[in-house]
Amino acid sequence: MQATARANTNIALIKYWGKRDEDLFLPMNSSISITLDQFYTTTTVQFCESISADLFVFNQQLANEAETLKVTRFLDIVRKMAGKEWFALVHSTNKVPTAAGLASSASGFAALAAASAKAIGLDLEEKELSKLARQGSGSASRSIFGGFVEWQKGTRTDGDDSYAKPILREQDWKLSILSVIVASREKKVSSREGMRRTVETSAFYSGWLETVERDMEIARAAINERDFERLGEVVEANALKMHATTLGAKPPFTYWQKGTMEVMTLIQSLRAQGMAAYFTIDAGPNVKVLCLPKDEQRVREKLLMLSTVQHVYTCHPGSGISFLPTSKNKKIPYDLESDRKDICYLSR
Ligand code: FM0
Repeated sequence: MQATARANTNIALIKYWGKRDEDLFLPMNSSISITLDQFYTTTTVQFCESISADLFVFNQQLANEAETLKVTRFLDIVRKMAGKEWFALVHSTNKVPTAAGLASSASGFAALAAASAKAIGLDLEEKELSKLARQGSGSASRSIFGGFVEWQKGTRTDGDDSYAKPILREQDWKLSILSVIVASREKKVSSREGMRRTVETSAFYSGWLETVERDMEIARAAINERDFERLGEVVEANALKMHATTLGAKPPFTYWQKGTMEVMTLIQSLRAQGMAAYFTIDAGPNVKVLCLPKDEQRVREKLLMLSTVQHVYTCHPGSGISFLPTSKNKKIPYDLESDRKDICYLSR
């Protein structure tokens, strides 16, 4: 009744931007990502008949009500699939530097999906795990797999054909992904809110939808042919298009800050000097730079010369989910057990 799983985070090359069904996390468009090797979440789920509510311990601390509710909502899906009503103790640890600004919802829900399904006795193949993880966070559907991954949007209303599948394994094309952390103020618009506002109000959203399928085809072909420049060009253009939609929203917004613009300008000027490097940006100010391993040190040095750049983490394609032995100290800690009656929000 317990299992531990680990999932790496991923970065989108062709972005998931907009939902056609918010409850089932069904996307308006398909997307492509690379699973990274550096940042991951490890989660242990233990279903217990002796507890009367879910307990969620995140990075060694009891999570707050909102975070616990997200886990409970997700576990409700798993409980329904298994026909069980047990509550669970969930221990999650993020190995994502706090300053990294990398979305941890992808690795978080992929690890939770894998660990909870196994712990409750569901024997799910990866495709099913991907569909399950998707219902926690869309991008989590892609973190089930390693390497280069495609999430096909599907057309069904029940989401049964909306899941990720691998394009190329991590060992089959070693690219470098530099995760560039820039000085920034706090993020104001979450990716969830940003995509919702854009779908509902942006005059440019239809342009996004008209061209994203073509971007998918180009990226898929470039990955299969290991054509780095072709991939880089479509990745950068796709990110710019996604961010253009936010400027047409009501009210308009942008994720870009001063450091974001400086990194973009630097990468474009390096390219003008003959270096193959391309950027992409998710729903925040930080930038990810794609280059070939032979250039990663030089690109890194150039990035670190910008005063707005705080850190550069060097990543490569990483693996999909893995299951680990559950360590003994993941039992319900005594203090949580005894304090449980005082934590009113945990009771249902
Ligand atoms: O990852 O509302 O998965 O394809 O990172 O939880 O389904 O956090 F740039 C934006 C990720 C969106 C692109 O959204 O949203 C991508 C983004 P949820 P996510």
